[in-house]
Amino acid sequence: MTESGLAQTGLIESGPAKPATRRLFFALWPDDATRNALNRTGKWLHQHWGGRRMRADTLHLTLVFLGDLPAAQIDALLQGIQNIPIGAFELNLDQAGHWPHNRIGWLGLSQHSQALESLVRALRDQLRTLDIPFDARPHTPHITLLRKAQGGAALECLPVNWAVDGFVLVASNPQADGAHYDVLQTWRLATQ
Ligand code: 2AM
Repeated sequence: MTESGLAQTGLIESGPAKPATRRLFFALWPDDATRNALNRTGKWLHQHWGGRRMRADTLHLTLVFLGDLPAAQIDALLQGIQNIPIGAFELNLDQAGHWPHNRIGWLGLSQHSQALESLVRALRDQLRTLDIPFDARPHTPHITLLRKAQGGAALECLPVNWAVDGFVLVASNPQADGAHYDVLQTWRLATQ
């Protein structure tokens, strides 16, 4: 019997071995009230700019995108990120925008956030120390609300205030209805 015939009988396993990597990123992960507010903004933006809304359970703000990391390195990552010297802070998400090049409709900040920038820098510094690669392009803070959106005229939006008191490491699992995310670990930021 051929190998494919054997595979059909279940006598041997078919298909390539699953790669032992996970697609990872650090993110701000909203509490329920912030998630609901972001989701409402997504509904509103969708009425204007169309496209596909992100599912409420996936809404987040990416801090650092790592991409595929060998599973064997995840423990070192979980243990290595510590003592991030940034206290809890607030984000005022007050600007809706659309990027024609990737057709993303997003919510972001009209004012630069020093605390957010410091958090991203601290994470990048620790990742370098751990020798874990990441996407080192300039960070553009945004929450993706729509994909494949047509965009349109600039819009005034109701701001969403987000009290940030921690961040998470997320693993992304691509599926037919879009990516599903597993939060692997949460780190708390010091509150006064
Ligand atoms: P996006 O929503 O603007 O696509 C998981 O893919 C998260 O990581 C998303 O928030 C995504 O941003 C972000 N991200 C940042 N850099 C990425 C990259 N090079 N490839 C895929 N996702 C990236």
